[in-house]
Amino acid sequence: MPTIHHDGFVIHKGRLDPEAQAALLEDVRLVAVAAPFLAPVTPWGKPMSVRMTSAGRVGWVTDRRGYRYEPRHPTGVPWPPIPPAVLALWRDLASAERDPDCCLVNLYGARARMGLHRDADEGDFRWPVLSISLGDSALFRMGGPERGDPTASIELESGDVVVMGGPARLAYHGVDRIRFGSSRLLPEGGRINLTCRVVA
Ligand SMILES: O=C(O)CCC(=O)C(=O)O
Repeated sequence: MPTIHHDGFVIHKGRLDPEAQAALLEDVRLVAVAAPFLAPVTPWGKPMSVRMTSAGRVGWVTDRRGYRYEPRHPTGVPWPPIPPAVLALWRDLASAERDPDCCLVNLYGARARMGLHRDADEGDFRWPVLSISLGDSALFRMGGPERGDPTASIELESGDVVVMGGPARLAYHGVDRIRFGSSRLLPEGGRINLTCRVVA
């Protein structure tokens, strides 16, 4: 499978085979048992269309109090550990030196999307962001360091892994839409994205 390069975005097409995708989906299911998916709202009170949870030392949350990392799920339980298969991918493709602190799990239903944004709530931008796609395909938009920079889009399929390092570490990106029902990995349809970051 090809590796696609675009301004610091490295897209490893088909990095996870169907068996690895199914195993990772089971890992995600266990994460969601320990730390149930949340329906997040932006600091301005707008509900986000994705549902979210996290694994790792800290989890990314958003509510009226702002975007931030928290050591516990809002129910008070610690976030579960990052699944070993995710850490193995991180060490292969992102960094063998430093493990991520957070693995954010995004769940996209039929109409979910994620607006153009930068991952900038971390205290240390020296490490790449690694992002794994499972389930339905997504139209992923890649931009530059400024919101108004030109963008390009690519379809991300189940098993694809994106690494955003160097010039792409603080580049704008987002998900315009998913192709609901394009994969049969999630029995009820939808897409899962795991985004790993070093936080501090
Ligand atoms: O779902 C994706 O592919 C991207 C997710 C993302 O950009 C994020 O969680 O910051």
